[in-house]
Amino acid sequence: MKDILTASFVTEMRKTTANMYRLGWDERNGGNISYLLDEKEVGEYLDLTKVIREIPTGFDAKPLIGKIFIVTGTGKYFKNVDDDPETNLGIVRIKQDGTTAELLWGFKDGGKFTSEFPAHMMSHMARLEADPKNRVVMHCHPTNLLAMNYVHELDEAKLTHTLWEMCTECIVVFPDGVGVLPWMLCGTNEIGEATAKKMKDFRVVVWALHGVYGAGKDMDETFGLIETVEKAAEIYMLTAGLPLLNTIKDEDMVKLAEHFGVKYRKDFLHLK
Ligand code: 2HA
Ligand code: ZN
Repeated sequence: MKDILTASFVTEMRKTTANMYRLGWDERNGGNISYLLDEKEVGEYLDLTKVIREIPTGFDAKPLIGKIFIVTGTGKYFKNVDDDPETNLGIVRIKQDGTTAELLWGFKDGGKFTSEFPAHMMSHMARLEADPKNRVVMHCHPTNLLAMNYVHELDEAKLTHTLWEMCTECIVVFPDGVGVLPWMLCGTNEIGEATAKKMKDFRVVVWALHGVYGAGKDMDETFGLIETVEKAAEIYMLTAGLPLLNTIKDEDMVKLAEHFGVKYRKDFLHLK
């Protein structure tokens, strides 16, 4: 059996959490990541018949039965993952009942998965239906996007349009736009269900006055998605309140979307 600390999925989790911490998106225990793994690959590192303990999830995840995820732990700090992955991360498999997680590795101090596990698993279910290649769900508190929540209307079409205007590549990176949930209590099945519902149409979902969820087929793509949204929000915050002399026109956004062949939310543009 190979040493799990040499597995690329563990390295990716360590690097990504450290990166996000340094960008200021994950203060204290803020943020969480879940990453759907390939069973065969995990089997090179772990005996998949050995369950360390079972953890009830409190919700039904039948479509994910048998699927294995590496996930950040509840109350754990992104800044500490790299130094001690086995305490701050865990590898869990959804049991046959659909409502229990079988711990296969990690959470060494007796811990468990993120409090946002419902939102993560429900989002995986929704995204896998939309795109069978989806693997990663990521939540964090990016500074500028959060700041923007206080000064910009939280309407999906208006927020998406403003973000698209802030960097030329935005409409290409998130052509499906940005979904928005109103402020809701986090860590509940309700916010999980609401997030998953949005995830049917959007790969980026803003939790008003809290943070953002992103989903994608790998770590780079998902990180890059949130990074691009946050960059656009940063440009917005740097320019908000200043006289606006120039902007990217809707016709130019259409040219971009067509040139790069992406299916975009036409209804979020004001086309004649
Ligand atoms: O896990 O970010 O939304 C900490 C959070 C909760
Ligand atoms: Zn959060």
